[in-house]
Amino acid sequence: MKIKNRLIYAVLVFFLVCDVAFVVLLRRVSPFTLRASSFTFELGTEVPEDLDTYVIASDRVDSDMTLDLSQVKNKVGTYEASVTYIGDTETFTIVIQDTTKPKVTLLDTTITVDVGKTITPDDVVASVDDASDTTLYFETDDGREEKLTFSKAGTTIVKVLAADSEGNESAPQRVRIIASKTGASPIISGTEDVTIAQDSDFDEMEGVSCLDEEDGVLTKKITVIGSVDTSVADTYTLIYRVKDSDGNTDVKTRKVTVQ
Ligand SMILES: [Ca+2]
Ligand SMILES: [Ca+2]
Repeated sequence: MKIKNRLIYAVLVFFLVCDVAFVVLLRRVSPFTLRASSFTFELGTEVPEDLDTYVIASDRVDSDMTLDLSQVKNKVGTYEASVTYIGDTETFTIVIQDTTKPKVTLLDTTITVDVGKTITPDDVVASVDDASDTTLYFETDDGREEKLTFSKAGTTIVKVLAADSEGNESAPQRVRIIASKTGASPIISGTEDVTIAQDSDFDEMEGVSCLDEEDGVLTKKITVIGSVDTSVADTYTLIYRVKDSDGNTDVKTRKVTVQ
């Protein structure tokens, strides 16, 4: 019986030692572990607010932990965050980055502009989708431009792209720009056919004038092709031409009969 008692005593002591060791171990080992010291998220996505994303802990510990994300802002940067469990606080960093290229939606693939007009990318772009601030550019053979002027009528292919504040760029998109003349055409008047007597004086500009809605009087801009020899009876053809500041023209043909 003595041996049996000793055995029981030894077993009890063993369990007691194990218990004490377990308690000491529990006190030394942190009740939770951070999954990483830094977590990175893309700007525009939601930063997770659940503990499981950041720590490994038992459900019992988990329910008594608090997560502090109050420093984290909705912009690119590195922020401090922390978890606390009964006075034990561990900090970690949250990095917000923007690696996403902006997305450009065009108003149309073909845009018509007035000759002489200056346009900016906003004139051809409907929207830019990005979580950061963006800048729009035209990409031309001469480099990047924030505006373009089309001084001649015709069609030009330009590329438009957006760059965000983090240096990400959208794929350039092609836009066909058709520059066309605008406004009213000038009108030459006083060029009706006429019959004059041989050897009389004839001034091809007498009674002829030109008016343009935008430019006003353009009579002095009229050029005349052809001439009339009043000494020779014949029928002559004069062509009157004029061009306004928009490049619109008027042409009149006049027959002058000398008899
Ligand atoms: Ca972006
Ligand atoms: Ca005009």
